[in-house]
This record gives sequence, structure tokens and C-alpha cells, in this order.
Amino acid sequence: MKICQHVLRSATAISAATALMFTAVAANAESYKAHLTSLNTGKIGTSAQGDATFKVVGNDLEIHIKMTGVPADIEHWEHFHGFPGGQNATCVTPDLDKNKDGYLDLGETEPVSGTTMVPFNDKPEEMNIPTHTYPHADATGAYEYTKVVPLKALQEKFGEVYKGGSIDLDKRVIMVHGVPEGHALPPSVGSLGTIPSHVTLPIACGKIEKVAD
Ligand SMILES: [Cu+2]
Repeated sequence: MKICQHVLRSATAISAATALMFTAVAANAESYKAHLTSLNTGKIGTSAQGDATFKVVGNDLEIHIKMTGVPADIEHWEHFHGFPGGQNATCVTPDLDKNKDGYLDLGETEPVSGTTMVPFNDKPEEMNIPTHTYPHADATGAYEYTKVVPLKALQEKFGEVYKGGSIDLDKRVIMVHGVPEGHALPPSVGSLGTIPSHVTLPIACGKIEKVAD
């Protein structure tokens, strides 16, 4: 009887310790999320929305982005945008249409959203923005992007490009871009360097937030 009680007590102690261990692990796991809402809806005739999650799992950053209502059958550039100086980025609002052409173009997002930083394409850790490896929407205007990124490589590259900066996800926004090439945009719609404006026109944005432990 005495032995039984001892075993029982040990078992209770072990499960308490296990529970504590799991709590500690959960507290250390960083995760972030963003809900994306549409931009330029009135002009492009589609209303994009979606959700993104970012999870630090071991040495990796697991990224999942799911969008609906985006222009169908084309590639969509998507990135996180932010400020190298550590300022908090937010999504552009209609009052920031500086040239009043009715479009919120990439340049007009910059005062609040910052610069194009990390692409969600086939290799985010290379931080190579102009590629054709971004997700492609299906015929219904939906896509899903899942990527496991080596976090150390991404942080190193980011620190190289933004001189000692860190990715600081909760200070960034995620932006999705792109309307079909045939969609006529006025010349007042700006872009990034020589990249055509239909590729970079923002169609959705979401503030990245840390998920509470
Ligand atoms: Cu972008």
C-alpha cells in the first residue's frame, strides 16, 4: 500500500513537471499573425482579403498566407514592408492618395508602410524582390502560400541589407500586389523602379501582430 502511494505521488509529480515543461516551450514559441484587407477595391473591382501566420519553430520561420478575392490567374507579389529605423509600419489609408488619382500606389504607401523588405516568394531569405516565383492565383482568385524559411539565413541577409537591423515582424505590414497586365492604369500610378505598375499596385495589406503567449 505504501509503495502504491509512493508510485502515485511520483506519477503526479512527473505529470506536473511535464505540464510545466510544455508551458515553458509554448511560452518560448513566437508566433505572429496578420489579417489582410483590400486596397484599391473601387478601382480594380475585386476585394482581396486573407490571413497570414508566422511561426518560429526551432531554426525556422514557418509562413502561411491564404488569400481570396484577388485578381484571378496572375502572379501576386507579396512582401513585408517596414522602416529600417525601427519605426512601426501601418497600412495605407485612402487619405494618403497624395496625387488624388483614386489609386493608392506603392509610393503613396511608403510614408506609413515603409519600404519593400522581404519577399514571400520561393526564397524569402535571399531578399530578391523582382522574381517570378511569387504565388499565382487560381481561376477563382484564391491562393495559398506556405514556406519554411531558415531563420538564421534570413536574419543574416536582413542585417546585411539593413545594416544590423532585425526582422522585427511586429513592426511590419504584409502587402499583396498585382492586377492583370491588361488592366489599364493611368500614368499617375507610380511603381518600383522600372517594374510595371500593374505588378506593384497594392491590393491588400495587414498589420503583423505578435500572438500573445
Ligand atoms: Cu510589397
